[in-house]
Amino acid sequence: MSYETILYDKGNGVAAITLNRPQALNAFTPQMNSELFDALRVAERDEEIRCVMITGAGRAFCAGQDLKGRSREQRGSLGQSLRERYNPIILRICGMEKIVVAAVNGVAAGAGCNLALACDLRIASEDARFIEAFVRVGLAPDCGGSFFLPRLIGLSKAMELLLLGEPVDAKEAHRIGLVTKVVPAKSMASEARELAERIARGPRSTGLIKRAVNRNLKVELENQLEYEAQLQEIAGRTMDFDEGVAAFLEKRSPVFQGK
Ligand code: T3D
Repeated sequence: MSYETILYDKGNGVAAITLNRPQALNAFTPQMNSELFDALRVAERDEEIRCVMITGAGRAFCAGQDLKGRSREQRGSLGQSLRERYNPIILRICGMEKIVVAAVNGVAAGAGCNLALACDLRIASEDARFIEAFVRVGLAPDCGGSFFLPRLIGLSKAMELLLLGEPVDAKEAHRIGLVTKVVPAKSMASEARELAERIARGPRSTGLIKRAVNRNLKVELENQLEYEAQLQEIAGRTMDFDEGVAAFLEKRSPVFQGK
């Protein structure tokens, strides 16, 4: 497999996918969306693979959409971007019978945070942070964040995270049930692999368990992803989003107008 923005390797029944744009905290470009989608497809079809692990290179898991590389015009329709680039990834993760583990090695923000939430299990390094960063740049949650977060941690806490956009550190993430386990940064890679290999050694029924749990969620998830795309289309056309992106690029706090 030859990719430019991700790494793919397999062994002991595990396909390890590493988001590999560390200079941009593994933020998503269209190429990275497309390569991640392809790697998931390859892993799903590979009979030797029983478990898929997604992690990030360097100090981050994933900082969401790359906010740097595109002008206002190039941003285009955010609804379309979600439908074409992001939602297929989320649906593939949830729809495949193989278990997908997020090894959250560092900061996970925006679409990066919600990518982790879409996985079946999350293991976090002690210096991981989860940030529903959308509100900070004038956006609404996408990639299923409005679907998974309330189900994982309850409505009240989900609202808090989404509306305030404050970082949740690994210890707090464990306390509120967002992650299975927190491990020291230095042993993150080995602990995550151990968990993935344990699942890969498990019975066929692990996939059936995933199917059972997700059965009633499929249609609801598809509908919610589409609804998020519609809302993001609106948010992406606001002056607040322009200001949010400008403020991020200029490394200052945004001044929103509510417009
Ligand atoms: O098409 C669509 O747009 C639809 C999809 C939208 C989904 C989304 O994901 S929207 C949300 C996008 N993500 C964010 O808003 C997060 C932006 N990043 C941050 O808030 C912070 O960088 C972090 C909290 C993630 C990390 O903070 P910190 O202090 O640890 O690191 P830093 O200094 O902010 O970042 C380090 C570098 O990574 C820096 O570059 P520099 O100054 O060293 O050249 C920074 O600009 C870059 N970086 C971080 N996040 C992104 C990024 N570059 C591009 N895009 C990013 N998202």
